[in-house]
Amino acid sequence: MDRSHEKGRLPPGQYVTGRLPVVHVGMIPPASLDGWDLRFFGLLMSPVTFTREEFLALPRREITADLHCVSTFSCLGLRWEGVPTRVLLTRIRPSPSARYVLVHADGGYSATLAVEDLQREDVLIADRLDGEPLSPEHGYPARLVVPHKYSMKSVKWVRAFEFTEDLRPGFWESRGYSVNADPFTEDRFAPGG
Ligand SMILES: Nc1nc2c(c(=O)[nH]1)N[C@H]1C(S)=C(S)[C@@H](COP(=O)(O)O)O[C@H]1N2
Ligand SMILES: [Mo]
Repeated sequence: MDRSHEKGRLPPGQYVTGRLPVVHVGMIPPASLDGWDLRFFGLLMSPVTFTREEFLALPRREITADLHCVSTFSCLGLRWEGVPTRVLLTRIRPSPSARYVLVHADGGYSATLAVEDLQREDVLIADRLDGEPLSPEHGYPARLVVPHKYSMKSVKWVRAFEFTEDLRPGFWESRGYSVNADPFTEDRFAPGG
């Protein structure tokens, strides 16, 4: 296995930007906690919907991670705080047939991940960034943070996780971008896409 990337923190083809840009398609959904919930559905033994209060009562952790956009900027050393998806998986218990997760956002954006991506302990549903509550442009009330993937997988304004057996392409995956999206192998585009 090629471990050359462990020598360098910056994935190939990326440049470092000092400030985290704001990147998304469409408009920032209106920031409201009215009726906000977080839903886990599809191929699960225990599907569940968390209210805001229930979400805030879940075990939390803080991580420091780099963000790598497929458009080639990287922002290093972001401090995220939130609920690890790994903790949630023990509660919602994906069925053995569940292989993929389609992550849904307010506003219609979505992204596809493999279930095992959510097992990593540094994957968070974050509601704080660098010691402050998340701002609306960065995903308030909550966003997914998947440090080991291009940041198109770090879905802002996240509202639901849908567990499926077959791959269901999200916003960028249906436009030719990679499901795997590993920055360190520059896996930007789907094969043949
Ligand atoms: N809901 C939503 N989340 C999204 C996107 C989007 O268009 N909509 N864009 C993704 C992309 S491509 C990037 S690079 C990051 C940017 O995060 P930032 O705006 O906090 O820097 O958000 C990701 N999450
Ligand atoms: Mo991006």
